[in-house]
Amino acid sequence: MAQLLYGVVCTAVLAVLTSAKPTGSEEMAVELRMPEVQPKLHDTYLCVPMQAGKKASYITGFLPHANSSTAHHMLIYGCAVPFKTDQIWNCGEMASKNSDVEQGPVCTEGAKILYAWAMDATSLHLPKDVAFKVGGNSEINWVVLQVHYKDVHLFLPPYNQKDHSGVTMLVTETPKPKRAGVYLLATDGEVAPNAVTYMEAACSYEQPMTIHPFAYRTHAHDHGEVVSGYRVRNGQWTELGRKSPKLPEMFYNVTHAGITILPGDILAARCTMVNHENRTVAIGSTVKDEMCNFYLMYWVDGEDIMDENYCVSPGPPSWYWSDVHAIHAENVPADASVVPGTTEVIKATGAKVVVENDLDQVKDEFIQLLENFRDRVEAGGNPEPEPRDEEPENFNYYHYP
Ligand code: IYT
Ligand code: CU
Ligand code: CU
Repeated sequence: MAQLLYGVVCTAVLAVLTSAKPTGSEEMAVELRMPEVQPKLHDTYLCVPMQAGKKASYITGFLPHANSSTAHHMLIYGCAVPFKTDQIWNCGEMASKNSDVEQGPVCTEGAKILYAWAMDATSLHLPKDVAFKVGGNSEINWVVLQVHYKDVHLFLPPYNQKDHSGVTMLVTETPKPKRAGVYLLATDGEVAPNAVTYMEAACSYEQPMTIHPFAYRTHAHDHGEVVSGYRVRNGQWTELGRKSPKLPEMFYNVTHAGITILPGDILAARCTMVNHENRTVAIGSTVKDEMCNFYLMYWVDGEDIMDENYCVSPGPPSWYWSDVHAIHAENVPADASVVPGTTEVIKATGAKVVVENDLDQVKDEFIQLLENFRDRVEAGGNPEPEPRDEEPENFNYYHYP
């Protein structure tokens, strides 16, 4: 590890990532922290932006500074365009509206998660020679820190403390030979009342370069029991990662170190949702809604990361893995719906109907669906459930643009 130049720190809201000039190949410690904030409500989400330079820089690691009794999670996002560039804002998925700062999404364009801290997470050092490229021509023009404050009593009288939780990023301007990326598998759809539902997503990978996944992160809301991700090669399923989303939602090492994704492979993810409630729970952006997310952090040799950042399926009740012939759903590992450390298979209840559809029509609908998903999530609102056709549809997996 190159020598760190401590003392070159930027805590101001308007800080520029590379404003601390590196000399030669040295790695800098760049701090992105809350500017002494006093959130007043539990479950406040605050965001602070930092501009990446005109010249590209390379992030090789993240060191968290947060106290788990105050902060529930911290995320570092890369944005093409953040919601605000000159001040903090309220960027809650489960946003409490009555706050003294403006409310909006993290990014208004091009969001990517680069780092996640929760509870007992430690620092993340990317593998040797691997870095996230930001600034320059990277499409990440801003880096945004999000902090979820779960307990704010220290910021209220009589304590009146201020918070500057955040992350130190290890940054260099020396290009790294391997570039990191994050790919998200997610679903739309809904969870039936009083039932166990599998929310499943799958996409084929067709680009020429080899993908080297090294970490994964799961995310769901209250109904998620286990989220699992797989590589399917010639009908053979290999686990990428499997976790209870109730555990700290940080990046964990993939199940098999050194696993690769080659053109022709399929990436697949499943969230096993248990709903004891008497209501249908749809995918959406508030705490009352659900989410089904499997993030895959990977590196590639050279500059070209994956073209796609998302794989979003329509989800239940209209789409399941078994709708994709090439996925060989009969080979799904028996423990795909087993919470690690337990032995019980959480079986899905309910039946599904499969209807054959015209593939082109299905593609158009799929693209539309992805756009709606993005719009809805980026708008940050509590969406109306998507109107559904009378007949569930059979989607084939494929790359969406
Ligand atoms: C509806 C849904 O699943 N939202 C997720 C995934 C998502 C992440 C990003 C959607 C979009 C994004 O730009 I980055 I559009 C979601 O919001 N997940 C939360 C974070 O807010 C990212 C999570 O903790 O994973
Ligand atoms: Cu949180
Ligand atoms: Cu969520």
